[in-house]
Amino acid sequence: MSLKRIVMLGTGAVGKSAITLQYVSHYFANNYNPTIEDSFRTSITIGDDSYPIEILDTAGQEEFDALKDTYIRSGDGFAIVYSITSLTTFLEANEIRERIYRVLDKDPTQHIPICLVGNKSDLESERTVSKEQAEELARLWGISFIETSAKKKSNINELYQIIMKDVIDTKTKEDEEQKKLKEHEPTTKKSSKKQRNGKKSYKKIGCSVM
Ligand SMILES: Nc1nc2c(ncn2[C@@H]2O[C@H](COP(=O)(O)OP(=O)(O)OP(=O)(O)O)[C@@H](O)[C@H]2O)c(=O)[nH]1
Ligand SMILES: [Mg+2]
Repeated sequence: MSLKRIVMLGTGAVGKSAITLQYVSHYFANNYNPTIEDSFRTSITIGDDSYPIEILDTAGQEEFDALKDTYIRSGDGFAIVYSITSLTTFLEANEIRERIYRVLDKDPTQHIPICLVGNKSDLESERTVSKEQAEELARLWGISFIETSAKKKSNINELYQIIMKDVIDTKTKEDEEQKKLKEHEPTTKKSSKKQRNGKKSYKKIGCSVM
């Protein structure tokens, strides 16, 4: 399978870079350096197979917004990250999800591999977003949900596993649909040939098809 891109989206300071760095480089940075744009190549193992992936870490702060649509357009899977200690960052998830659909020009009924991610789960005493309300929202949107802690390295590998499995499943389904569509093509050609051999003239059928 070709290189798959996972795009990290979410408001500033929710922990997109911390999650990415914990996954790619196995360390946690306590200090906050707002990201402009970053990308990291690595691989992920699912079952017996290893897949090359690129993680695109986007800017949460609005002044660095320019490249975000380009990153979204190139993405195969998406993490919408909020902090469990900030209701505002959770409420912004909807806008981000709508932006993904708009940029990819997808119909709301179409599935896009997105995972809603409640980060900073180690800060339980500061929690303002309950697990239940996030689960409910993810169910409503038909996407997956996980709580993570970049600091404690909790559910970090699991997060990328969830997204990548969704990417693979979605791609398999799309390929099957394409195959089905192709299987119908010769039938259509056959029937038009039959029509041409029939009593009606070629020209007349040509007009009616048009
Ligand atoms: N306690 C705790 N702090 C975290 C966690 N993840 C990130 N942080 C801290 O939150 C702050 C922001 O983290 P970043 O990873 O830089 O946030 P970001 O979403 O990449 O921010 P932008 O690049 O501006 O969009 C930093 O001080 C991190 O140390 C976590 O799981 N637990
Ligand atoms: Mg960052």
